[in-house]
Amino acid sequence: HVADAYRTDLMTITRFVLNEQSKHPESRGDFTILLSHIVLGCKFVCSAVNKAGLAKLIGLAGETNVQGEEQKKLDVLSNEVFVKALVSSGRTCILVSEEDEEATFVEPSKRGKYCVVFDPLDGSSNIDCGVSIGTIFGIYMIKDEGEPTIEDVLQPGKNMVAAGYCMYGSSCTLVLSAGRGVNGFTLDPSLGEFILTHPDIKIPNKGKIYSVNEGNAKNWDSPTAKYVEKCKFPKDGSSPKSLRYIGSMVADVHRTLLYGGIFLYPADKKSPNGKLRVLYEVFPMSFLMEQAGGQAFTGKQRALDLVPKKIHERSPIFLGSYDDVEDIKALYAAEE
Ligand code: AHM
Ligand code: MG
Repeated sequence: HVADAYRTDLMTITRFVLNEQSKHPESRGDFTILLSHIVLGCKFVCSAVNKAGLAKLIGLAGETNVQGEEQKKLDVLSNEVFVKALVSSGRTCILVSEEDEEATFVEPSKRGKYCVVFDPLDGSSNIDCGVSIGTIFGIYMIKDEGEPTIEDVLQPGKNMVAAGYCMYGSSCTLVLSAGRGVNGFTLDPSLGEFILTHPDIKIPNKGKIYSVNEGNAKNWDSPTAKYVEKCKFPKDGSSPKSLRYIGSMVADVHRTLLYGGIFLYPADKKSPNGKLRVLYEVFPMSFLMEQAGGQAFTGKQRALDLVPKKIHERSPIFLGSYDDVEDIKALYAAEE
């Protein structure tokens, strides 16, 4: 049992990644250093989120709550922390954040070979009521030695070298894949360390839960409508699926990963490309799903094959258990 095995022999995320890297003699520890800066950002956001309800009273980290002075919004603050941590790691060259219109090109003296795409605090509509929110990130390697260009981040998701998310929920959980399976770590607040609690996560092949904003149903395309109808009124004798929808992608995807099932943010008549962003929402989650044995589909193709043209591009997404995603793929194929 994991808990027993690691009770005295703590497998921290740093130790875990160092172990992985040591299998690659060419590795110089750059990835480990980059990751430790991402982890720092996550710990900061976790602590800020935990204090969010008290923010008006005590102020958030580093901010004095001078009367009349506006507190920095949690998502703005989180973004600043991530950008500064990533730049100071000395291992990044381009950053794309949901919070910033333009990509950040790191100055030459601090440049490294990684490009990081991230949503520092996703699910912001859930902040004020204390519901789970999260950080999502994906990591690319710069294409060649030359001057970094925006093309370096406009690569298909399958080129990512790593992806993950951190969920600020009842506990703080970081889920990571560097392309060799998926592992989950839980923050031990007394140690300030992420400890391996969910080794080698595999998503069940089929699940009993579907997760979608059904309030958009009036505008759905027909495969999505048919699929959800099938979840509720299955015709093959199976039981109907349960609906769970938090409205925080990290929390909805985390549950899908652990329990199985499907998460959908489809296209609709009002938003023909859905809502979620390709680079720092769709790709990292699709990467994790595939690494855990599931699938991710856009309604047209394998999500990780998509080649984004713009950094804030959106795409419909259906991801989760292998067999459940097969069903939606079949409905789209039947339309053609
Ligand atoms: P945000 O980046 O503005 O927080 O929006 C992203 C969030 C996702 O976490 C979630 O899956 C989705 O928006 C929910 O959208 P909706 O409220 O349309 O169901
Ligand atoms: Mg977002």
